[in-house]
Amino acid sequence: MPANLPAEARQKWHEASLARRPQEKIQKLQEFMSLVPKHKGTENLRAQVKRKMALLRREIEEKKHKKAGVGGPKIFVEKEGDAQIVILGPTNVGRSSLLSLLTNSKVEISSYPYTTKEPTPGMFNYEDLQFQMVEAPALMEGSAEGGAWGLQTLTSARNSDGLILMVDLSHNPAEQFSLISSELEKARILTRKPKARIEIEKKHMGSKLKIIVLGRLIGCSVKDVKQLLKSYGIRDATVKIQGGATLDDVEEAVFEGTTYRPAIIIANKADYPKATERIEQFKQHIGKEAKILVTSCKKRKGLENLGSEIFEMLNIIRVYTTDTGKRAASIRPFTIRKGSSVFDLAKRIHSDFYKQFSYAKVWSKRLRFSPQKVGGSFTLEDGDTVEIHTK
Ligand SMILES: Nc1nc2c(ncn2[C@@H]2O[C@H](COP(=O)(O)OP(=O)(O)OP(=O)(O)O)[C@@H](O)[C@H]2O)c(=O)[nH]1
Ligand SMILES: [Mg+2]
Repeated sequence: MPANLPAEARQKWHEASLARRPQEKIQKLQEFMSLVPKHKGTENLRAQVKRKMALLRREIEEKKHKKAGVGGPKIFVEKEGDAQIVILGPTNVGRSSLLSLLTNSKVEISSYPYTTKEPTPGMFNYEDLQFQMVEAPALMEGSAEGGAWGLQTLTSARNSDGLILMVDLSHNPAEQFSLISSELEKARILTRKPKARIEIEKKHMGSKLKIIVLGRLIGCSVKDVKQLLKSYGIRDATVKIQGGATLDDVEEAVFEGTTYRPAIIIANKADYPKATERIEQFKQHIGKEAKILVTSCKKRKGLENLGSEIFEMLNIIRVYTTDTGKRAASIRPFTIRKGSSVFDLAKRIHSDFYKQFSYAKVWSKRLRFSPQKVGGSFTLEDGDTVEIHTK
C-alpha cells in the first residue's frame, strides 16, 4: 500500500533530514509524525520513525552517560569470528538454553520470562569456522517501535549476517512466528531475498535538479521519480534499481532501505506432549520455502545439523591460502561469498594485491589434477587451496 503522504509531511521529512543535532532531529521527526496520516499504508513508516527517534534519544542518553563516566547496556555486539548469527524469538522459547548448548557462554536460563536483557554473545565452533551466536533480548509486540529492548534486539538483527528465528512447541508456534515476522517487517528486515532492490545515493551537491535513474521502472516514468524525490527535498541523487521498481517502491526507499538477512527457523521444546501435532501444523503454515529445525534443548536433540545449516544459509565458502615457497596451507580459512573468483580472494587479502596479480595455483578435490594453474577469473569452491603469484 502506498504511503500517500501530504506535501507538508514531505517537506517536514526534508527538514528532519537536514537537522544535524539529535535533539533538533527528534523535534522535526515528531512534527513529521503528526503530519503522517494513520492508515495501513503508513504503518511500517510510523514504526520506523518511532524507532529512529528512540535511537536518537538513546544517543543523547549515551552522551550524558559518557560525560558522567558510566556506560549503559550495549545496543549490539561487535562482530568476532567468521559470521555473526542473532537468535531472535519471543520470551522463554529457549534462546539462552540454545546459546549455552552451542557455546561456552554463561548466560542465565530461567523459567521466568524476560531473563535476557541485553544482547549476549558466545562462540560456536563448526568445523574450522567460528560462528558468533548472539542471543537478542526477547521480541514482543512493539519491539520494532523501540518498546522494551526492541532497539537492541532489532539493531542486533540488522547488524548480523544471519538470523535464527526461534519458537517453541509448548504452545501454538504459528502465533509466535507471526509475532516475529510482523516485528521484522515493521523494522524492514526481510528474511526472504527481495526480488527488487533500490538504493538512493544522495549527493548533496548544487541546487540544480539532477536525478539519475539506473534500472527498470514499473508503471511510472523518470519524470515521476524526479518529481517525487524533489518533494522530499532530494535534488541530486542516483537511484539504482535491481529487478524493477514502482513509484511506491522508490518512495519507500526514501525513508530507509530494507535489509535482507537469511534465516533458519528453530522449533524448540520438541519434548512437549503435543509437539508432533503442533510441528506438522506449523510446517504447513510456513510452507516449503523456509527451513525448520525441530529441537529439544532440554534433551539436547536436533542440533546435529545446525552448524552445516548455518554455513549453507550464509552462502559462503572457505578458501585456504599458501605462500609461495611454503608448503603448508593456512590453518584458518578465508570466508568469501559463494561464486567468488581468485581475483575476489586477492582483493580480500589486500585491497591492492590483485593489481600485481599474475596467476594462481589451485589445489582442489574437484580438479582432475592439482595444482592447476589458473587466471584471476577462475571460480573458487569450498575447500580450495590457492597460491597467488604476483608479477
Ligand atoms: N521442556 C523443555 N523446556 C525447555 C527447553 N529449552 C528450554 N526450556 C526451558 O524453558 C525455559 C526458558 O528457557 P530460556 O533458555 O531461559 O529461554 P529464553 O528464550 O532465553 O527466555 P528469556 O531470555 O527469558 O526471554 C527454561 O525453564 C528452560 O529450562 C526444551 O527443549 N524443552
Ligand atoms: Mg534468555
